[in-house]
Amino acid sequence: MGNDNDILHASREQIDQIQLAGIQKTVIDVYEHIPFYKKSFDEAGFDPYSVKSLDDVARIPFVQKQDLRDAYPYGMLAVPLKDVREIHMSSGTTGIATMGAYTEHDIKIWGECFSRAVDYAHGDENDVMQICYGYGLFTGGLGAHYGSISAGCATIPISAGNTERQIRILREMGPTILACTPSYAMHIADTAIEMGLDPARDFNLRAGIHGAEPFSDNFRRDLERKLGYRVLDIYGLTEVYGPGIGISCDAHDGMHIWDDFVYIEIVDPETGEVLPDGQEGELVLTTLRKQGAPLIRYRTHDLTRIVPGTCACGSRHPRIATLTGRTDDMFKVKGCNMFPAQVEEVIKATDGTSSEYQVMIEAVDGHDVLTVLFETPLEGEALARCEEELALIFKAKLGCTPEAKGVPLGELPRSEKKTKRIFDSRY
Ligand code: DLL
Repeated sequence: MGNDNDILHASREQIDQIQLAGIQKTVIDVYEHIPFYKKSFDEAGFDPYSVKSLDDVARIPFVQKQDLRDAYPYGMLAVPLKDVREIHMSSGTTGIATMGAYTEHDIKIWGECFSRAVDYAHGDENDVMQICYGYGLFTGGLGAHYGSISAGCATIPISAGNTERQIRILREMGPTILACTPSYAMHIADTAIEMGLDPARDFNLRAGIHGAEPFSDNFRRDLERKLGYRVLDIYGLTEVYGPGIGISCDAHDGMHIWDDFVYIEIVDPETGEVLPDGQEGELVLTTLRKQGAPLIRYRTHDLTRIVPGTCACGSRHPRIATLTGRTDDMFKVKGCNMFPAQVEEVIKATDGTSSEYQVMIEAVDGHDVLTVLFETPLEGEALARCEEELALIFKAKLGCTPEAKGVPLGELPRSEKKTKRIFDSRY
């Protein structure tokens, strides 16, 4: 099959064969090379040499994010370190690093994944792609980079930040594709408008490849209107290559997943039971060709469903619906992953705060607004200084600046059960 064009048009039976072969090889590979899998399979009584059909996949034990953390840094490598060419980590990693390790072959496949996404954006060698996903360990930058190169686009690896410079390049070099988080695309658009520009007219953009965080249909339409281009939603995670294992299409009805590279399942988050197409649950991923750090039945914590039926765009690749949330308490703002424990650390590191807090994330006029409410005995100027300090520490530790707001002691609600402290109204 080899030829990408063949894969894109392969029959269900051919894809089943590719998936089965990928799973059979990968389970043996990880069992023989990664002690974690040997122990996990043995304890579950799962014989990696016994996989005869895709129905057998449901017998394989899951891998949890904590397993990866326990194995940090190199415990999940299936190859010797000398064969690893690149290492990435998830964004906002203070103390909670999740690593991605890639061989030369993995980097090639990763580029191919993202390049298919470029194809869905109708991009090719006639396009110029401005990449303002961060490059520094975050997988966004280099994933888009390899995809852009592999699709034959002229690539501008500007990385994130320095918005006025981004805007200058957008005007002077006329890139046709913008690759960055949706919130940064909106920030670029609004900054350009504040500068007196009309980005839909003054830029030359045709398509935006935006992902790494959730955004609504309204947000997408707003972006499309401001920047005068089409927006596609791209999915991925550090543990499984990075950006580009799937992308939406012109139909905007879910994200197509490259099922010859990853095997997808939706499971009940409580029981782990595999759910039928159309039913919402937790996305579980198995890599079919990854060498560096392959993953078997990885619990992503992302909540979605498989969209039944064939897409209006005609692609045969299965779709997952826009993510509706997560099963764990991780939240993501402006491309930065955060956990409540990290917010607690920030509160603790700020003088004048007590331990109670609340985090509110809202979409206001198309922008993610992050507010941290914390209890404090301070008032007046001392309170203002404390709020400023908390925002600075938050930015330094977690990568983005919140609105910090001190409230009197005892004001925030407590509960006898687990108190809910993160309120995300964007989903
Ligand atoms: O965010 C990889 C990426 C980079 C994807 C650029 C797309 C574009 P992590 O930092 O490891 O990797 O975060 C992965 O981000 O499990 C989801 O919860 C969330 N996420 C990723 N893409 C989307 C999306 C990158 N399109 C975690 N919509 C995932 C909603 C997304 N959430």
